[in-house]
Amino acid sequence: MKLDGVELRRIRLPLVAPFRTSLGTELERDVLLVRVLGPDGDGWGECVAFGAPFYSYEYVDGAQDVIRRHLLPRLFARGEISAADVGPALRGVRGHPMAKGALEMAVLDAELRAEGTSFGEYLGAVRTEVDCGVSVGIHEDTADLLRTVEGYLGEGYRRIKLKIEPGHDVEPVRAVRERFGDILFQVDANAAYTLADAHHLARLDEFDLLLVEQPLPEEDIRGHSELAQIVETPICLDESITSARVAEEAIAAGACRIVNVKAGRVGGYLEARRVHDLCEANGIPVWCGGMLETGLGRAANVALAALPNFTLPGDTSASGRYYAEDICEPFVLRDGRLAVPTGPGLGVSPIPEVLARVTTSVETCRPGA
Ligand code: NPQ
Ligand code: MG
Repeated sequence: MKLDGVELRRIRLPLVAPFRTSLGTELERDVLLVRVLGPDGDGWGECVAFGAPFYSYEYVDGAQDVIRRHLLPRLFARGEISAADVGPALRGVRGHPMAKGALEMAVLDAELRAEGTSFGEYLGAVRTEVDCGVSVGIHEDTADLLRTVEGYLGEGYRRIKLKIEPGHDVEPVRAVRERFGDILFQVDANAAYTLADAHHLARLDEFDLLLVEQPLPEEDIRGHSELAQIVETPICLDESITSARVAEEAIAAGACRIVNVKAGRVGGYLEARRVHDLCEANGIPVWCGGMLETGLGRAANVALAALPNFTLPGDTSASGRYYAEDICEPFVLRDGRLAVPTGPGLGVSPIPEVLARVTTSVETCRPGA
């Protein structure tokens, strides 16, 4: 397709409850949406960067800036492009995977909508619905935490992930395990520990966790390999896995036995599929991470999570886990699962009135402008 223009739209959605991790607390989501305008219709992308650079160095104002100044000029210069050309066209810009991934997602959506193929079909989905887990923020009060977890289990979530940090780890994990018994249960540290904490983290071994996610800093592949010698709970990497190539290195180094796949973190759904394929070839199970996406990103994630090596429940929660009102038809949990959309492209679209109400700014970029 040849791009007629690209709309960069910022929206603001309040969260149903504050979300606290070792990185900080979020009260609302400031999201950059990308709409590519093509001759055969539009396509939507969602940038998963947060408002501030706490999860990775990307943040939403920076992503919008690099898209406007550096990425779109390269795409426009290509003339005719397909989704598979987006990565190669943007290779000259270092980093910024979330910004690049949002553009690729939008071009892919436009292409698939025009030809009547769903994201799931295109990516290679083998399931019509996916098992869902939920990510639970850090709670100061244990009784409060147990009430939150009880509520999610009541809604049907098939796996609980608890955010941990030094000072909020062994005791809340013990409390959840004792109270709820034999549930699928895992933890996520968002890089809050160091190797000096290895023996402390080994105290989690008695709780039969599915995995401990990203205990050490993003760059510390070797540290995770060393930690894996001391801790029996399988280590899963999130922040560290920035590409299929890095996944290959981490697996070879023995740094992880499980991988969290997030398309934005690796530069888009095409690279995410390559991470999936690489892990599958190495006998490493994967699951789909979450970045508090709106219905657009959620739709793409659910399609991705339907690939064969996504054998663990993902952070693909229902819209209502985060938002009282989503911008698309909400994803609703049915028996602990979400249905993979079957319509063309993402299979969901923003509801114009809702989109207008939550929009804080819109800019349109055009070739040659
Ligand atoms: C993760 N997501 O797997 C993330 C990243 C994340 C669903 O757990 C405030 C501070 C909000 C840090 C939301 C889930 C955040 C945050 C998501 C990190 O690591
Ligand atoms: Mg994580």
